[in-house]
Amino acid sequence: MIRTDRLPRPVRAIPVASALGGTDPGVARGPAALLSAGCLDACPGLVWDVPPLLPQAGPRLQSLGKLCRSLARRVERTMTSGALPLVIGGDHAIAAGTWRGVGRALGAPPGLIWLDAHLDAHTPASTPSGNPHGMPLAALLGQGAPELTGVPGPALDPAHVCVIGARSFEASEPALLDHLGVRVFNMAEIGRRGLGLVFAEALAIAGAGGRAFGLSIDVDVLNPDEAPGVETPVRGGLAAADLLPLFAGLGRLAGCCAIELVEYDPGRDRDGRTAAVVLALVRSLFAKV
Ligand SMILES: [Mn+2]
Repeated sequence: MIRTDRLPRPVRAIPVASALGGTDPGVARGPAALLSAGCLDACPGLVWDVPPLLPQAGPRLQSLGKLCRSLARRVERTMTSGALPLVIGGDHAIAAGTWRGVGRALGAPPGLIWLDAHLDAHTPASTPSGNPHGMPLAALLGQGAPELTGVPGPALDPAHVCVIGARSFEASEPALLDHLGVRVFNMAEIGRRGLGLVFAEALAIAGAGGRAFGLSIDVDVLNPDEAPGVETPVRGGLAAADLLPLFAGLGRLAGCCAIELVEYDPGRDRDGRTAAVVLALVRSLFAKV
C-alpha cells in the first residue's frame, strides 16, 4: 500500500505585506519573516504567491480599500483555480478583502470563525484609536467605513459567524455583534466550558448545513507569554497546546474554504517563539489525521 501525505487540494499562500490598519510598521514584515522561519516546511506542497501584495500610498482608508479589492480578486482567483487560499498578513484590516473574495468565489458568504483577543467590530464612528485593524469584522458584516464595506462581494451572514477568545473590547463592539446576532465566545466562557466544547460549537455554527467555512486567526488570540510578537498583546489568551489538537487537519476538510493568519510582528517577537508557534498552527491545520 502506498501512503501519501499529499494534500487533497493545493494550498496557496497569499502574503500581504501591509501595516496600514495599525500603528506599528513591523507587521508588514510578517509574511517574509514566516517564510524565512520555514513556513514552506510547515505545509508540504505549499505554493507561495510572489510578489506579496503591497499597499499603495494615499489616505489610509482609501489605500486600505484598494488593497482589500486587490486581495479579494487574488483570493477569488485562487479558489476558482481549485486551491485553498492561506492569506498571511499583515494586520487584520486585510480581512475586509479576504472574506469578500471568498464569498465571490463561493457565490455565497462563507461561515467564519474569528479567533482574536479583540472583537474588531468598530466603525469609524465608534473607534477610540482610529485604527482600521479594529474594524474588519464590522465591515464584513456591512457596518462602518464605505472604503471597507464597499469591497465587492457578499457581506457575511451573522448567523454563521462566531468569535473565539475575545477579552479586550469597547462596549459598542459586543453591542453591535449582539444586535446582529454574532455568537461571541469570550475567554470567560472558554474558561468555564473548555475550549474543546466551544470550538465544536463554533464549527457547528460556521459550517451549519454543510456550508463552506473559513478561519480568520489573529495571532493575538494566543497567550502573550507564548506569542509576544503581536502589535496588541492582551493577557489571558488561548494556550497553543489547547488549540493545536483542535486545528488538526482542518485545512484538509472539503468544507474549509480559506484560512487567514494575521498580526504576526517579527519586530516584537522574542527568541522566535511567536514564529515557532504560528508555524505549529500551520503544521497542525494541514496535518493528516
Ligand atoms: Mn484582530
